[in-house]
Amino acid sequence: MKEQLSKIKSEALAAFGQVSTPAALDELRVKYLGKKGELTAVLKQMGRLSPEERPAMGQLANDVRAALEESIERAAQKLAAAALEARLKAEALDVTIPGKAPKQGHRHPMYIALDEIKDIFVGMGFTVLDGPEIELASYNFDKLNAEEGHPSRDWSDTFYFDRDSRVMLRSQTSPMQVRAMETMPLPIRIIAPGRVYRKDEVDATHSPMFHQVEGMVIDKNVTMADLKGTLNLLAEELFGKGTVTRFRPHHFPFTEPSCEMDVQCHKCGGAGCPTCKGEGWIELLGAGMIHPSVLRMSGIDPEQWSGWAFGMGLERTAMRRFKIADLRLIFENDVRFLEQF
Ligand code: 2NL
Repeated sequence: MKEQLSKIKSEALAAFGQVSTPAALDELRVKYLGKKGELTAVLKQMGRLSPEERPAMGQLANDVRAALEESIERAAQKLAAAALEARLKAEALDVTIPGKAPKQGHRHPMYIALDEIKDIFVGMGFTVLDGPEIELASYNFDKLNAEEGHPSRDWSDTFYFDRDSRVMLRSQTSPMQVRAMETMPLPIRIIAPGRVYRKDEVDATHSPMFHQVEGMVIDKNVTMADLKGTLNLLAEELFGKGTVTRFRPHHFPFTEPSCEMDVQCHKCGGAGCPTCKGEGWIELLGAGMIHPSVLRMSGIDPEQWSGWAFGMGLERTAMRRFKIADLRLIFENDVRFLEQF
């Protein structure tokens, strides 16, 4: 029996030392210490021993059991440590691998163009104003010399909110300028960029929502010469030094006299090419001297003060600046398009 016990001990200890998985270790534990295990089988034979032999053999058997249990415990710890080591190795981060740069967005091409225009005017001492898109028709029309019956007030052109046509989506940013005339101390130098709304069908050059930049100067002794000087400077900043402009007579209800400004095509120098559609000139904006009755309606005495104003479409400016052929691309927000700017 003594030999049996020491054989079990040496075999078991050798086996525990080689085990490589927790499951295999458990199997060995059952094999030696389980109910039907080898050590248990030996212990069951104790009854056959003489009473004199029993205590010493019992002691020996207990020692073997203790040795096996301790060895199992040690093997289990070793396995757990190895498993942890393996996991740490597998999960280790290589901080030297170059990272994936997050994809960064950027300004919409039209707002790139707007920021350029803002910078030019801010550089000349203008203040940038922002205002409501839901406007009173009195600010959008009446105070700008477009009385009841003016064609631009027609229901087929304007988004009204009410039956008596008093509240509307602004069709120009001029209402902001009226608010400025009413509230800001003179002299005034402002630009008012923003969204405007007109009932137009969507096509390559029309959208019911689009953007405008309007601007105005009101001061003592302001003349058409100031208008031309400032807008010529705008053209040079946008299209390069020496850009040639021309001013054609036009009509707007809120200015008198009124004009449109063209820039000579910077691509062909006026000979005619695809950029200017063969015209040699590119229409940039409308402008004029603020009508005396418009000044008066906003509480400004036209005998003491005078001013000029302009309005330009932002989409058209951005389309020309970035050679965009279809207005719809500006509003569809397809990243494949936007990524190009
Ligand atoms: C155009 C023409 C223009 C104005 C806008 C304006 C505003 C006030 C008083 C007088 Cl409060 N004028 N704005 C003046 C002339 C032309 O816009 O073709 N826009 C796209």
